[in-house]
Amino acid sequence: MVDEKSKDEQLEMFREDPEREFLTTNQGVRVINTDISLKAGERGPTLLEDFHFREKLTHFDHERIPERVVHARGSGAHGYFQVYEPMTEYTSAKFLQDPNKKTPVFVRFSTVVGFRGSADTVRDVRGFATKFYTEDGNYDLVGNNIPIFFIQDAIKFPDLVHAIKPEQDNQIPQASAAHDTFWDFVACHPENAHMIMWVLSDRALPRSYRMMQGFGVNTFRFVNSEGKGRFVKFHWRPLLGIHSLVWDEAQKIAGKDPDFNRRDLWEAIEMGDFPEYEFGVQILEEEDEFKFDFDILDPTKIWPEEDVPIKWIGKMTLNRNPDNFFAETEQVAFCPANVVPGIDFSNDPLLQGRLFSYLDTQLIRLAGPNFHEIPINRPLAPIANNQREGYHRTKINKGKASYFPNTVGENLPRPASAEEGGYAHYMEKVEGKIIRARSEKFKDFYSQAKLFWNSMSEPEKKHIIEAFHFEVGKVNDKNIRKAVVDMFNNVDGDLAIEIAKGVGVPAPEKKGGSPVTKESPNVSQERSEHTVKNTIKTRRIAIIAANGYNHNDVSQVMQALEAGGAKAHIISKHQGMLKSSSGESIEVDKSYVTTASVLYDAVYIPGGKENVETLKMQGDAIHFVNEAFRHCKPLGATGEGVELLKAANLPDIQFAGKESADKEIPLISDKGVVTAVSAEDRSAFNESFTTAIAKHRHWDREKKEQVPA
Ligand code: HDD
Repeated sequence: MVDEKSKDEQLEMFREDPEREFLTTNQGVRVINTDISLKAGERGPTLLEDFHFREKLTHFDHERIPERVVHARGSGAHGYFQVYEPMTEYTSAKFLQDPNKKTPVFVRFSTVVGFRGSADTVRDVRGFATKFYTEDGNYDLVGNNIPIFFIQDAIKFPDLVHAIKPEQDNQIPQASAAHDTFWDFVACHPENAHMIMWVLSDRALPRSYRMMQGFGVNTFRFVNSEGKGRFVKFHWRPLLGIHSLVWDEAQKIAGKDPDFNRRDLWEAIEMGDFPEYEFGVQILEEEDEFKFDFDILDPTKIWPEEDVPIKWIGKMTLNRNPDNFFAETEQVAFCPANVVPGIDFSNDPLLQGRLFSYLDTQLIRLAGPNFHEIPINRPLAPIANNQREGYHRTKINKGKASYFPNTVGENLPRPASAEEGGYAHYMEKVEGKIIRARSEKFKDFYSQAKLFWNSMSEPEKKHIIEAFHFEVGKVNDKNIRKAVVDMFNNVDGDLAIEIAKGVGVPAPEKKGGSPVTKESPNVSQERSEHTVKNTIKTRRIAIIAANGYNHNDVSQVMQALEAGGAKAHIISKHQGMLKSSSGESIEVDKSYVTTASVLYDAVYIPGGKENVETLKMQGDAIHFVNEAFRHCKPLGATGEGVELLKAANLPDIQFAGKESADKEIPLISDKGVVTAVSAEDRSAFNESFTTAIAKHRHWDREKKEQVPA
């Protein structure tokens, strides 16, 4: 019986508590000294017979394995999955039948392009790979946070990756698409157009792995126990909503805290804020395969949710951090070909190639064919077959025979029938000539790129244009820049004109564009019904303070934030204790040099005359406010705290307080800047500030470019 604890219990057999009394060699011999090598005389050469010295260094010399060729940088977490209702009608997969069953999972989130030590907040696709340890064996859903892909056929994958990785001669740039070879590749492959729109959108800058969607991307199949198959696409949506960073912020975080997303995931789980994602499927009857103006096997196309709604069928909760990064997160091996009965493939040509590539890469990355014995990769279902040798084999199979059929080993292990749980491949009827071609509909490169563009909110459109300016603006070759502009003229003429403005090449001579006028609001983060904007759960709020702060203000606001599930940090010039105007004290969590506004979701300034007089003299405090303002984050201030916001010269913002001798502005929330002065208004402040934080960003402020950041 597989349950929530099964994988943990299996891993327990391999865990070792390092607090042993004596240091030993790998042979278990106690070591007498590990600091000084064995020498011929105090000043003589080291002796070869110092086996401890040799073992220690040799192990160290071999401590690296090849990083993943893509998705090298990742973070993992354990958890479980639970289905809402039996999915018997659609699939025989056992983990999708019983709502009381908790199937253990291991998830690895990743960036794609950067090397293992690169920064988390680069503009990139994020990997979202889930291993379900089901009673039928391991099922891997190896997805991304973007529902489509760059290319239509796996044979192009090496070209794509070679183009986007750092350039061949100098290995520049790291973890970035903003360079000539990538945009050359884009301009040579119009099939990229749709994916590029997504990659240049806010989707590529997730605020947190806990706040991004996941997609299986390729078309798969559900097959029920009667052998009826249906096409499916898989989705994850985070219960915290979908939220992103802004580009300037993302770049700064890459320096201030390159581990931003990794730390966020780790800390959330440590604090019991378990990330949760609903699992959804789009299900398509086989007879509807040709109903759409796109080919359902084309991985550069979504199935718009308006046409094929998502059925939300279960929930995943991540509730445990790994014990050891290398053993678990690094050595975990995902493969889209790891399926269980009830889930099958489609002829999507990208998926077909993926089915080969992952196992192949594990063979070199994990050095041989026995990587399924590495604890994190072990299924909970028993393994029995005749594959018994090869590097790093740990299992000791008893008996003489390692072949089938046999008479010396009772003819076991034997193949199972479908009724006994044997995996029966879906009996799809296939016919055709052997040919290097794709169906005609694959050649429509621009309609869904336009659909995506049409669906964006105004701020999202602005961000995409700015992303083009950054990415294409970094391309040295003007011809490539021009080719990109011309390519996107096929998507939307106005977009092409806007791109051209920022990258130093002329706009297309003739304004072009796809005729598509349809929208699909759920592809927009802003407009999507999957975006939650009514909770402040797990958000981080910076409270900037100095000596003389108003203790009542701080404790009231902290209480309200914590009640909503947010976390507040006290930030000041120095670490240590601050004294309030009424004599209480509070500990500073971070100093200006150990943190920055970019690491928070919102900023609050409490009252206190001395407090604000001090803060007004601190460039760091003013910068904190300005930067948060420019990044459209909620700002809150009460009492004299409002004076700091005024000192930061935030343009066109109305603040609470005395506007003139006879006009008093009470509590006000103007573009996410929430202020209150009188004690009466302060009590309503918390709710107003919380609402502003839940909204995440206040884009109407973006036009205030005069504010420095
Ligand atoms: Fe891939 C890793 C997702 C296309 C070949 N891929 C990898 C990982 C994710 C994806 C999340 C990291 C898994 C982990 O955390 O260990 N890949 C995708 C998605 C794709 C996709 C959603 C498009 C639908 N990938 C794709 C193609 C190929 C590969 C077309 C090759 C033909 N991917 C690989 C790989 C990797 C990999 C080279 C590198 C390390 C690994 O597999 O284990 O085999």
